[in-house]
Amino acid sequence: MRYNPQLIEKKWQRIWEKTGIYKTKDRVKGKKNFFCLDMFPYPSGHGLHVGHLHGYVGSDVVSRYYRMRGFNVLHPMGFDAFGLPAENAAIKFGIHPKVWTYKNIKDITKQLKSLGAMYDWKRLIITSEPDYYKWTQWLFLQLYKSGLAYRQNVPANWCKNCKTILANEQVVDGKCERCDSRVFQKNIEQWMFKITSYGEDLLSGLGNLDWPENTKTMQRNWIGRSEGWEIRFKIQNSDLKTTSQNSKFIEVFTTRADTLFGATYLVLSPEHPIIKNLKSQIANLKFVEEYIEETKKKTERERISEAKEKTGVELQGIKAVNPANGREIPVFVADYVLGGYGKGAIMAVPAHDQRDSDFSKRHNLPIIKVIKAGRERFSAERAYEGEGILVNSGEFDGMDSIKARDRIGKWLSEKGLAKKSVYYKLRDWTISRQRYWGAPIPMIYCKKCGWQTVPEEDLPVLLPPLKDFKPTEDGKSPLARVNKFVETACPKCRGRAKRETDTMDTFVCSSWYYFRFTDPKNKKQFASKEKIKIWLPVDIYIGGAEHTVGHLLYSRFFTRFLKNKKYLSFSEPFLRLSHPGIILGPDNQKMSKSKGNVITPESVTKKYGMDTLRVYEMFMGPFGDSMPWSTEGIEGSYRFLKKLQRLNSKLKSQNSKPPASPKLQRGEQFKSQKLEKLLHQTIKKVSDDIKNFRFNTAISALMILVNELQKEKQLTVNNYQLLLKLLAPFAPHLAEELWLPYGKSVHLQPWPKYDPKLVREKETTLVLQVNGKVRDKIGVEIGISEEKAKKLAISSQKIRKWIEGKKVIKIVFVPNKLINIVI
Ligand code: ANZ
Ligand code: ZN
Repeated sequence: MRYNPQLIEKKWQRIWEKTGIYKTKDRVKGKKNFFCLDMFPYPSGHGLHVGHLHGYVGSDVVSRYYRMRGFNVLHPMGFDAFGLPAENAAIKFGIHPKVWTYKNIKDITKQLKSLGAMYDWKRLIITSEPDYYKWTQWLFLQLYKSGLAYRQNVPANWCKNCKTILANEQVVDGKCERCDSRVFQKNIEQWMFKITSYGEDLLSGLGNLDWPENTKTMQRNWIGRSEGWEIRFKIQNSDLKTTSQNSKFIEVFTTRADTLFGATYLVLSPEHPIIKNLKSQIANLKFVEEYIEETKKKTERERISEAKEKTGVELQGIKAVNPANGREIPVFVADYVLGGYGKGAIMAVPAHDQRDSDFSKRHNLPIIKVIKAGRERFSAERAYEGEGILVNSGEFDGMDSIKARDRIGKWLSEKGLAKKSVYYKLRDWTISRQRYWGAPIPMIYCKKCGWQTVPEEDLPVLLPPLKDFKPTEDGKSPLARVNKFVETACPKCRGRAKRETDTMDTFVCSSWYYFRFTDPKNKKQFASKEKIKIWLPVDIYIGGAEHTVGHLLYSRFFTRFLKNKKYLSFSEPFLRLSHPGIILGPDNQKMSKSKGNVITPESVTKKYGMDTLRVYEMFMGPFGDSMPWSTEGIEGSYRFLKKLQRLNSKLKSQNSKPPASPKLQRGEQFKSQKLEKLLHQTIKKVSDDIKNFRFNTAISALMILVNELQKEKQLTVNNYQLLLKLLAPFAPHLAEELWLPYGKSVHLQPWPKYDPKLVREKETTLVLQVNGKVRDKIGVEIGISEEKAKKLAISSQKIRKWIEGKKVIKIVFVPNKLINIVI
């Protein structure tokens, strides 16, 4: 029989669906639960290409493996369906976002089903469905009631030309994606989540996670914990009666208190409130105000860019005093200092901070070197930012800089001029979107009573149908135009009130969905405590590294919050994480429609079938690497599966009957010792490799095994069945088809076990040394005892020559490797 994937794949997908073999029960007697989760897809208009499938095939292999190993595996699928692209496409093509989204969901579902994955489709989640976003809104309310959701004036991207707020994704190189004009920062009131209150905890929790190191480092840097000192600089002549207490000092945050003697000026951020208080004393006020106005055009990223010109203006008439040496120093306002970090002001040390150095050169400011480098060389161009010995620092001269940080800090704190403090780079999360296609924020504003929560029993606040969904000129959500939606009664005084018209960032929807998978139909709760306990935390999470400081951090935040509220008892949602690599086009470029290098699964499966595509996706290279698509590679995987089919023919022609027990009976069934060993080694290798996401080497082991089995004169049914089981996670359709004569589904079979004794390579080479010099090498059995090894060593001819007549002081034994005789 020829290998005909088109015939068998559709057939088995139908049968699996009908028999429901992938439906997951919450509990199965005697089995442990295991949750293997994919980052669920965004229903984009282009459908999935082979790159998207990479992760989905990987997670399916893992899920199938654990299932055969006897776990009760949950492997669900859903759609992250709200979001900006739907709206953009809608605006571009004039299709309603909902219509567009649900059409894409339909198309992608079809693609995903053709994958033959063991998804439990009964647990499908779509975040734009009211019975889902009801709980997104519920989560918002819980956060609000706990003081973790609040409103604040924050800068947003504003395009003057389009007269609209833009999402960060729509700002490209500081310009509006649509009209290419410059984007400005405009302050508007937005809803925020106080993720910063979990900053320390999010940081310390990282240590225990089995995540890629790189990903953890990125989260660490994003949270950005900095320990340092807040130091007070007195403002000269500001003890006038008219000056209030808080404009007598400028406070700065520094991580390098050791450089205090080198602080030759201060810099305030343009947002610093003290500037207003000092107005009457600033001689060049008009100039300063103009500068401040100008900085509003820049985004934060532009302001802190290394390459950027360090502009700024001195506050003339204002001087501060360096508390270390009593020197009078000037005060500047400059946009490289940010209002939202630390104290919004810095002490500038041009000798040891590059930004300050750039600035000081531009403005001709004095540079005092206070740290002398050890062995590292100074460069005339750059500031020396490293550690060293203090100079020009009074009584602290000669002290090590690391030690000096604390000493100088304490010295000042005794005078009430400093205090130790910690700051984080992490900012609170702005979740308001002035957009139609999202979950409405469940808040009501009453002129009399202020902000009121929508009562929980009134959830969900339904997204009203809306014909004209385009963003408006005033930067308000399109929902603001729907009077029926906006006008409502105040939950408190029953008077006339207005609904919030912003919708939530889609990351709110997508950062709690794994809870819902455990209990997707629950009408009373986002998920019951019991179901959460049964299934979570997620055992293995597979998805893109691009979500490292967004989704993956938000999810950890929500989980901590829900734990605090006693809905669950763990802090980390994802115990293990793996990022699939990016699959590039055959031209080694990122796949994109405009480049015409997109490979769709359909174009591959039409000729080769899905199993070949699956095997190739897993075989093409290490799972986490980015690599180009290769047509030849596909051919190789196809040939491999065809070979398997031929083994079946071989077996049939041998006319052997299936044995009573498919169990491996070692010794009898195997003609060749060598083959038996290879079989057991392959079982071990494939098992270990799947566990460690080394799918490519698992497949090459299978390929070797298939070649060997093909060479055998007599292929036994046992060996053949064993092979099919190992193949099942990778090529589930073919494995199932070939298993047909042996009864119930191959996917319900137990994973084969190996005999550890057979797996071991039996021999190893023991290196024999005398006083550390190699004198002989002997072959011994693996695991040889120390006593036996010593005996063998001493009786070696070559060794005897060296030790005869000498006194042996000791014999060092390194198991399976080495004996060293010290004389
Ligand atoms: C003096 C100094 C001397 C500094 C020196 C560095 C090196 P982290 O927390 O690691 O990013 N800084 C403080 N607040 C700032 C703000 N609002 N905008 C811009 N820069 C700010 O670094 C903390 C350092 O960043 C602080 O230590 C301060 O410069 C600067 F040789 O103070 B340092
Ligand atoms: Zn009211």
